[in-house]
Amino acid sequence: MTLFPEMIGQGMNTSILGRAIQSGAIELEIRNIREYTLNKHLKVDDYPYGGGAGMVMEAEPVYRCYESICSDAGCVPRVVYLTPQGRVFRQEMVREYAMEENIIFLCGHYEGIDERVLEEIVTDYVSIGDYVLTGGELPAMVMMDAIARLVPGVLSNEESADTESFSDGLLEYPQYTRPPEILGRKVPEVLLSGHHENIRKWRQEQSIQRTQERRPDLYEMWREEG
Ligand code: 6GU
Repeated sequence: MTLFPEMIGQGMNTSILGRAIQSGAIELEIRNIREYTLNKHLKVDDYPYGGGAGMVMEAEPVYRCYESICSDAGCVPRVVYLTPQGRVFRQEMVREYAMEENIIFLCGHYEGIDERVLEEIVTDYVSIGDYVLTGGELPAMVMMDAIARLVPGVLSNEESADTESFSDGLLEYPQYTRPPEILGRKVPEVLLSGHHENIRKWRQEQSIQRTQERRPDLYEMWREEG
């Protein structure tokens, strides 16, 4: 649910996600909240009660859009409202959302949405990090990307999702391709050895070392989980 459907359409119809939509592995339906207004000027926002800067999105078109989606879907999906006031999005949440059949992403703009419709329909408040964006569209696309890649049929075997960063709580090990030497730097010897057990161990050590250096917060969590 968005006031900027072209933004979502452009962002989601390319690359891996575009292919996944084409193949039917995932479905994306973009609803323009403006199409659910009842006034002839298609107005979707108004001044905030109590005064202050900016405009607030009205409850009515948001609620009518939501009702239309539920009616068409024949179910009552979770509604994720993208807001910096939400729970910060993490890979554990990605895994949980990937099990849902349907999810509605509600994208706000301006100074936000009338609280009453949020109380009525929102099940999950989610932020993508501690910084402020102009609207919920980019965060919704970030979430859809992260979730879709865990849906069966979205990634090919080569793109597969199980040996990368965060799958076991560590960052990914470094990668190399040909040539064996460039910029005065050689590919680590072990990767050329063909010794699969040594390669596996080296990569595991690199993951641990890299996580400790670059993300001490994740490293502590990994250590605590054993
Ligand atoms: Cl979900 N929305 C907005 N507007 N800003 C954000 C955000 C969401 N997450 C981080 N910053």
